[in-house]
Amino acid sequence: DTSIRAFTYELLRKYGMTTMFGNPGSNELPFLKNFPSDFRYILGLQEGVVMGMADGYALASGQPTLVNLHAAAGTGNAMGALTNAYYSQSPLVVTAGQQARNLMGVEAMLTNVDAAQLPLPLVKWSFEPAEASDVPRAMSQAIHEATLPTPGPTYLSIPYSDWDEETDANMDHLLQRTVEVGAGPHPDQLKDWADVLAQADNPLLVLGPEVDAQRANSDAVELANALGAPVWVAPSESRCPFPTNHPAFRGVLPISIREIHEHLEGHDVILVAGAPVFRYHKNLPGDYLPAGARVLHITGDPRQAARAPFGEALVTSVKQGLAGLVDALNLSGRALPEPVPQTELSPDPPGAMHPENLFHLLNRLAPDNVSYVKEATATKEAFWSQIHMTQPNSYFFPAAGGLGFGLPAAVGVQLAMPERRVVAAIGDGSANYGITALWSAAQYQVPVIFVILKNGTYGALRGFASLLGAEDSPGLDVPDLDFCAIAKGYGVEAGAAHNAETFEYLFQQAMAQNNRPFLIEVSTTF
Ligand code: TPP
Repeated sequence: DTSIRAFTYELLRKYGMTTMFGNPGSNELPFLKNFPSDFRYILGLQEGVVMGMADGYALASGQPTLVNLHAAAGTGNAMGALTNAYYSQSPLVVTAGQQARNLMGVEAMLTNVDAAQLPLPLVKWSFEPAEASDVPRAMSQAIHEATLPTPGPTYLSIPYSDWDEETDANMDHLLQRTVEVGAGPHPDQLKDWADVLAQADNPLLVLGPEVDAQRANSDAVELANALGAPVWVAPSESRCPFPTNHPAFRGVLPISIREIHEHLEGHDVILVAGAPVFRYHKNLPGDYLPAGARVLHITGDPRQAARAPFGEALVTSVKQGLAGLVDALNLSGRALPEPVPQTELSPDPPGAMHPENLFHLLNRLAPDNVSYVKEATATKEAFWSQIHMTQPNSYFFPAAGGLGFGLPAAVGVQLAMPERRVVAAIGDGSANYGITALWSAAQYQVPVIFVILKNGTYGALRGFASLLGAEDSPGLDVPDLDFCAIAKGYGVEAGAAHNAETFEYLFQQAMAQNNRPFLIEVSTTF
């Protein structure tokens, strides 16, 4: 087979991209025909779910991941999910089928007009090849653009008439290409910072998602140990960059300028690694920093460095930056701060669990190497105060706060890490944005344990409503949802828990299934 299609599959093989996520239409069928048997196609029933599953897969595997969408309508459905993928620096290669070239001009049905414009500004690179012979090179570029620093989604619109065209000899070079990234920071660049940190009276580390993405968690531990410094997770956390049972671990920084300032008080040198300074959310103005505090900022993302309103930035690989600082520091290790005391738990009322108690129990029941996907927005503190996470890839939360990530991403994470069990802790509001992922979990035998926290309300919005003086807003409650019935409709076994005993029983039942998902609807307090 000397078609562009066969060549493109060969190229995808070269990059290990043999699992793809999609939802097809007529424009995409010519790409999917003769689908090779060593490839796996994961069907999502709606494109937001397709993108969410692919995002989870790409984040957990760290590998470029192919998404195949249906023209403009499919792309549009996926764009909410693309906000998360863009901010989580997820290496997604998003393709969309285009009408046949000869029908694009007359705007036949399913023509994706100005296709390359459509997903902007939520992709790093967007392109429609000018002729069929450029499709393989464009695919190669899309893969490299997605994975090179700073990683992120790319978009390729491909007219379906291109797939049956013939390859030529020049394309073979693509199969031989390599693209590598040069060495990390020069030791001289780190020496000054190492001295500043070593001489600091009260240094502080703030770590972000790039640390986890680059598996630099243990480098961060070494740095914290050497400095004896407390460690916070950077605000609007989307991953867990540091073991939460380490004595230096403090928790997640709050999301406003004023509150972050308060948390930084007393620290003279603050090293922020792998996160923007800072990703705020709530609008409580104030001074960014305590007087005299110095912020050293390591990020792999030049735009984060450029955008920051304060700090001294070094744009480099976060892993190499942290490891280089450990080497340059040459400290034998200082006393670590006292661990944060455990929060007191209070008894559950009849018929529902406090989120803290639920997470406490979950932490006891789940295997040590469990990976959590979380999308229950009002329970952030409850979760981080109770759950222990010690390995990379243990936590994923929508990086742009776009709901509809959690349920599908859990399926993708579980597909990427079959050796670890994924628990998805999802709010009863959030679950509906990506609910059809239950079907994919059942069909592809993906054993995610979905825990739906049913509090009957958009809890996080209630908090914002009081902050913004909008308590009387309509549309803040979600009563009368039966997730067990919904789950059964999509082919997923389910049970409802109103107390700890039933939850424990159901969780053990779920853990006993190795190739089937399970959903637990648990009534929670708000
Ligand atoms: N639509 C999308 C796509 N994303 C959003 N973030 C919102 C709407 C606004 N939003 C933020 S939090 C939230 C909503 C609707 C409530 C989520 O409720 P739930 O999942 O039940 O979690 P809880 O806050 O109750 O813990």
